[in-house]
Amino acid sequence: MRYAVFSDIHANVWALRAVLEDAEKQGAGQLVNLGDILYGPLAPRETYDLLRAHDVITIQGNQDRIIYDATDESRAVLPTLDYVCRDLGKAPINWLKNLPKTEAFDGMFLCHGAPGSDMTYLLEDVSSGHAILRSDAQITVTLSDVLSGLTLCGHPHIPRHIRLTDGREIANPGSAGLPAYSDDLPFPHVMETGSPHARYLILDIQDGRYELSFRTVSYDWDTAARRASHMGRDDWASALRTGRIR
Ligand SMILES: [Mn+2]
Repeated sequence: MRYAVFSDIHANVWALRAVLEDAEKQGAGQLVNLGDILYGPLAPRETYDLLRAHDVITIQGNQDRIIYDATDESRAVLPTLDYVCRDLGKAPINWLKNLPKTEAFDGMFLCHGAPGSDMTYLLEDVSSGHAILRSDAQITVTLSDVLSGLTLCGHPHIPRHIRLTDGREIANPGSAGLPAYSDDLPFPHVMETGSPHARYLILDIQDGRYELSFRTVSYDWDTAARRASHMGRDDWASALRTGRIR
């Protein structure tokens, strides 16, 4: 089976469309989505409609949770959250709420952040303000309850493929829809891929071995950035055009 694995679409329907087209060209037979799907000042409802038109194994992420947990109070202080909720309507929000937080199949384990937390960076230490790869021992402890040979995670938007000394592997496809961002938690930090391309990965499993090909896909990022600016989010527009935080 050839899988196409993507994550962190963040309502970027233009990037998702390009990823789906590329995955089809690559002959992917099953799509896998690792969460943070519909939150962003872009096109939440169109992203939902496009995704639902495909057969996708999907888990939810932390920024999906803030959509279905939104209150009048949180929507009042976060205009982007308010826009996302209005654009989506009830059924898509209910769909998000019912998505699993983890999944396991074909010898693989899926989580958005880390096994017990959609907010934890499994592979990255950000206490310095930038993403530093965690130690083999630290990752091994975090994955102590996971028996799968391959763990697939999203969340930091940084593509990676790690092999632990015990032979287990971890892969993050990077972000389909948002190549850079900054966040204040758990420490103020920036994540930057340095290019505007959509990222995902092609995964083949053969004789118990994992063969990964990371894909870097061009798409119409100017249109996505214009939408972000139109929504009052020049920070997103800049990140979408450059893959950097200025
Ligand atoms: Mn994300």
